[in-house]
Amino acid sequence: MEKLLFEKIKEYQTIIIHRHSRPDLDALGSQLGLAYVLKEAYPDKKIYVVGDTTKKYNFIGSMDNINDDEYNNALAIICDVAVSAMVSDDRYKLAKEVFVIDHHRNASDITENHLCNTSCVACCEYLTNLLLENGYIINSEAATCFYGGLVTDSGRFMYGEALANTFMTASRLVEFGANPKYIYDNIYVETLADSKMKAFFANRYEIKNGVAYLKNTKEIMDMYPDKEFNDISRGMLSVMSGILEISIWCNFTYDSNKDAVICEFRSRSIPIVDVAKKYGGGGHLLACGCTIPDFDVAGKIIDEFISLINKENA
Ligand SMILES: [Mn+2]
Repeated sequence: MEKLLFEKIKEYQTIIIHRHSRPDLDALGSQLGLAYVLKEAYPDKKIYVVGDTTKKYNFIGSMDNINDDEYNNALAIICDVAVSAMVSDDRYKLAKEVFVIDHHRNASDITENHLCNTSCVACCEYLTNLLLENGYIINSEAATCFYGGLVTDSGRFMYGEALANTFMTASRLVEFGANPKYIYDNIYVETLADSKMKAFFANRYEIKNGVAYLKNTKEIMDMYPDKEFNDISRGMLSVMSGILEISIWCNFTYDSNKDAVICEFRSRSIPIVDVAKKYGGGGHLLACGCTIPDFDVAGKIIDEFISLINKENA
């Protein structure tokens, strides 16, 4: 499949790179990094990146606005996602051929051309290795993009099945000119308003038997009209993490687009993914989520987590 991908990359004159919607830095980093590498390798080809953007990560690069007819005879490559519902800009369906490059434990409903390496903590790690093994040059712009995905998807080099490989990849990226300081300056500095918002949520969460939880109702969400959904759903998890008395923490956030409650769960050491799966979601052992109809179900989930902690302490 790898060989086929690079044959197709050589063959096509137009290559359009997609990734998942509501992008994180791994999605954007893999998409933009791949584009930088291909632009350098093939200056005569048309290489585009498309999709929704998020203010938080604008520093890493911008998207192209392209017409539908660019997809005629184009190759589409989708990074960091294998599920059609999560791809940003579904015009990839207009492309002549589609490839998926991912690291999540999902089958793909998009294409059989599905390259996946779940031992990589980030899609950026997988792509770095794929490109190097196939003789491509990773320039400094691409290296910085890939480094960004590596840092964030690994939880600042904390998680991952093959951490030694992750460090090795990071080392090579720095060798190729990645600028870690540029990434850190952008991901660690926050505005005063954001800092105050965190303080607000930090004062709101409740704790029951080692489980911390936030219930972000419509009224709460309406207090922050300028914020994107993930700024709260994922962004506010951190106010509950790294606290001795909290073993498992949950963020329940009302999504008015879906009229449902999006749940994010994190655990310091007790595996929790089976609870997420029970409610129709999934993810990683210690970091996972699901979607539930309303906040009543949240109470049941909290009770399940409490019993997991009780079992652990028994
Ligand atoms: Mn990823």
